[in-house]
Amino acid sequence: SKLAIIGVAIDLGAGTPGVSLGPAAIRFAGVTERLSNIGYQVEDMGDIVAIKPVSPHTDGTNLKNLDEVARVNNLLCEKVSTAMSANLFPLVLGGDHSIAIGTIAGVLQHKSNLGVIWFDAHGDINTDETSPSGNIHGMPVAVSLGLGHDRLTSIGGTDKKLNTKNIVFIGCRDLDAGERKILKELGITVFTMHEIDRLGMTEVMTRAIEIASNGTDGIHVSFDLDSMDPVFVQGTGTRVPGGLTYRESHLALEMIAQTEKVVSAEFVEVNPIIDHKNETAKTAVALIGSLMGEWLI
Ligand code: DIR
Ligand code: MN
Ligand code: MN
Ligand code: MN
Repeated sequence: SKLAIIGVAIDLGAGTPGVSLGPAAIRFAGVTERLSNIGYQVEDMGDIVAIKPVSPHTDGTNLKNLDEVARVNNLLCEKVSTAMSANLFPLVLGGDHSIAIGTIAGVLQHKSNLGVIWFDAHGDINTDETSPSGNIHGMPVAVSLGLGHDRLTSIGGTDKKLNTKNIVFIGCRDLDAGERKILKELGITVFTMHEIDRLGMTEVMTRAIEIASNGTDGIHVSFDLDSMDPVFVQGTGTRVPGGLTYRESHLALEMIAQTEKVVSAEFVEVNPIIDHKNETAKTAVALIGSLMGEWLI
């Protein structure tokens, strides 16, 4: 089968610079070879490159770099949609997590009832009103639900959004007060580290897959490397202790692969600048192998 690699060299949605080099780091760690070896025909569609503005243009809001984040995500939406029109599986490499806005908007052009499994230490469901940081990488889930600034929610069309009942979070352990409130109000399922400890990853993923599958026409996997424990991922900007182990992460992605319902994926927040010997990008490549069915072969 055919797969498109789409890099997004952007760090303007994050507080720490450096994840703009994530796509280069993941390519250097051998992502194309890894996927070719398991039978994919890989087309590298290159990178969308963000240009750092002289001053973080906020358009009168608290949204840092709003102009450029919006521009990049509009382009990404189109590129993902183009790949899917050509029957290519879009594998998006970040970049900061703000790029999920464009990825999901692009996938929604083709799959209107999309399920999402979101791996993250964080909730990424702030809006311009609740965000304590103004960093847009903390907002993509809200935007994909139609919540937040219209410069962001309009990307891909305000009518093409996710359904709260088909979104599930895995690995959360750092939720802002405003995020807890939104998650509760919307009734979104969150498997925090507590549930993973208590139930085990197998049971958590069985439930998560059911939520993302029920009534949907495909599953999008959004994997923030900071969902993993910092001992495995030094090269990511917002590390939080007590995360997923190396094997828990792989087990989760292997179980998702087994469903054969995955239609798109993104791996984000790889920061080679603060890493040791590109280990976080290497981990990302191994995780991509698991999600794309490497262990099944
Ligand atoms: C925090 C951090 N909740 C924010 N979010 C991060 O800025 O909204 N997400 N780091 O990955
Ligand atoms: Mn995130
Ligand atoms: Mn995160
Ligand atoms: Mn693997």
